[in-house]
Order: sequence, then C-alpha cells, then structure tokens
Amino acid sequence: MNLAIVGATGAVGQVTLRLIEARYPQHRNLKLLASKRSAGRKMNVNGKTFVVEETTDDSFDDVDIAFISVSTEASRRFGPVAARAGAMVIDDSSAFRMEQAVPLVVPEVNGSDLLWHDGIVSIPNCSTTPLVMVAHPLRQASPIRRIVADTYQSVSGAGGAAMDELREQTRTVMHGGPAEPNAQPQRIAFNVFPQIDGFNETGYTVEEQKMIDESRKILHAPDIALSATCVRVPVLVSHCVAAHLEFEQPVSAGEARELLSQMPGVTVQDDPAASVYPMPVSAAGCDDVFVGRIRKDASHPNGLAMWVVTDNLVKGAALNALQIAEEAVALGAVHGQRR
Ligand code: A2P
Ligand code: 11C
Repeated sequence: MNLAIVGATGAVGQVTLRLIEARYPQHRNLKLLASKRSAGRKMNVNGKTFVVEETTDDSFDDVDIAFISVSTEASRRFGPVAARAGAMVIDDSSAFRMEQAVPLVVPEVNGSDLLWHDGIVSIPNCSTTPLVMVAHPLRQASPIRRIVADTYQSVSGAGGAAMDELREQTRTVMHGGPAEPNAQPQRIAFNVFPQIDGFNETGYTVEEQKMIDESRKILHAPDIALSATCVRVPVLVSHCVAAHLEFEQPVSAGEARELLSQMPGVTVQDDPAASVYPMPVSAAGCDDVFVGRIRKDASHPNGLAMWVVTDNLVKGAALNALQIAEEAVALGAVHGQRR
C-alpha cells in the first residue's frame, strides 16, 4: 500500500512515523507531505531518507491511504482532493467528523462503521477517544444514561508550537520573566485554563461540544446525556478525563474493573492503597487507554466515577488512525462504497 502522511512534520505526524516504524518496519512506500515551509526537508523512516513535499492537489495520485493531521482548514482543502484521487482518507481534524456520510471511528468500539465509508473516515478528538474506550465496555453491564466528563488536556493537543511555548514560558517564568501567550489563549506555565478552542453561544467551548457530539455518534447513542468541561494543563503529553457515568441499573466498581480489563486497548491501573493510578507521565508514549480510581459515585446510586488517561498523540490520534487503516484492510473496506 502507498501511504501518504499529510502533516508529517507536525506533532501527530511525527508520532505517526514512529508508529509506522514500530508496526511496519519494512514499509517504505511512503509520501511525506506538509506545507510549503517544510518542502525539501529530509526525514528518515525505516532506514530510508524521504524528502518532505509541499501538499498540492496532485499529491495523491497512486496513494492508497492518506493520513491527514493538519489544520481543519487544510483538511477541508485536501481531504476531498485525496478521496477523489482514489485514496482512503483518514482525517484527524474536526472538518468532516459530524457529516452523515463520514464514519467517525475508534476501531475497538465501532470498527464496523468502516464498511460504509465513502472515501473519508474521521478519527475523533483526542479527548473523546479515551472516554468512549471506557464507556463502551461498561455498557455491557447496563445502558448509560448520562456522562459528565472533565478533562485535563496537555499542550500537545494544540500542536508543536504550544509544546515549545510551555517549555519556553516555564524557563522564562522560572527566571522571573514575563509569560506572554502566543500559541494559546492564556499563559500556560504554572497555570491551568478552562478554554480549549472558542466558545459557543451555549457557554460550552467547541472542544466540549465535540466531546458531546462525537461520543454520541461513535457509541450510536444519540440519547445519552453528556456534559464536559475541558481544561488545559501545563503537561506536554497525555490527556486526562475525570469521568462520571450514570447507568440505568447499579454497576459495581468490581464489575466495571472486570469489564474494562477485558477491553482491548484498555489497561486498568487501580490500586489506590499503593498510589497506583494512571498519570500523564506514565501513559506518555504508550498505546493504551489507562483507567483507575474506579469507584461508586457518591452522588448517584447508579453512578461510577473514574480517572482515564491516554497519550493524546498516540491512541488519541496517530495510533487510532493506523488501527483504522489496519481494520479497513482486514474488512476489505479500504475503497469503501466507491467501487
Ligand atoms: P509545516 O511543518 O510545513 O508547517 P502541528 O499540529 O504540530 O502544529 O503540525 C501541523 C502540521 O500541519 C505540520 O506538519 C504542518 O506543516 C502541516 N500543515 C499546516 N498547514 C498546512 C497546509 N496548508 N498544507 C499542508 N500541511 C500543512
Ligand atoms: C486539544 N483536543 O487538545 C484538542 C486538539 O478536533 O482534533 C484536537 C482538536 C481536534 O487542543
């Protein structure tokens, strides 16, 4: 298969290349694409030197699968172009996620939705994926009525420039200097702020509304009541979610631990007496969604509370995209309904 990585120089693109080396060490049929700024830059993947090319309308001839991790604007421009050229597009932006003809896929949850794609498949927002990865197996115990999810999101969700800004601001503040925000709406060093993306007229941010809409679509559960508060924290990699789930019937913490430990891609880390629970520093670089602090929700007889952490660049983005490609190959669905 010929694979194109659009945004190969970005935070997610770099992780995609590392995962390609780990999962397909012989694969060299790659095209590395980015903006004009990076054209000509050389990058080594699987022992071969590739020259990064500017993404243009002609970039996708002979491409079987295009992984796109750029801005929403650039996805809107190049996604349809790549799909028309015959590539299966796996897009990491919010550009197409809520379109009816576009499956929004976490393979462990709704992989069979790949059977009806029409050229473009979206991957969810990196804070939605960990939430549905834990909600899905718990539905075996009882249907979910309501979810309240509060996130603690690392700066890498906002891209490489925001990561540089956290490093730089931290150094500056430590030396008594000012901390002017540039890549983010507020100072991030030694601070947290409850704004990721812009605000809707409802008072929710776009990021919070994505968690609500995307979770319902992936879980095929339009009636689940959902609320989210998304917060940026001064962490480089990994997003955390404090999740409160209300079920139709009571579900015990033990039952939840059992179901979660059987879910592919989920690891239970839950031994509070030994201070064992998931954290960004231990999840960073790992494939799985980690869950701990699983307990009865003191505010509701049918509720459970838990703490969920995942590497937002890995399962939150690059790994999920590669797993979609693998699942599409296994289902014979790379070309979707187009042919
Ligand atoms: P470039 O490095 O050339 O700017 P991040 O999420 O870390 O900010 O990375 C964004 C990625 O999207 C980078 O690889 C960036 O390339 C790429 N990108 C941004 N705008 C475009 C565009 N118009 N066409 C193609 N790639 C783009
Ligand atoms: C963040 N979750 O942490 C966002 C980035 O719709 O894919 C991902 C935005 C998206 O800033």
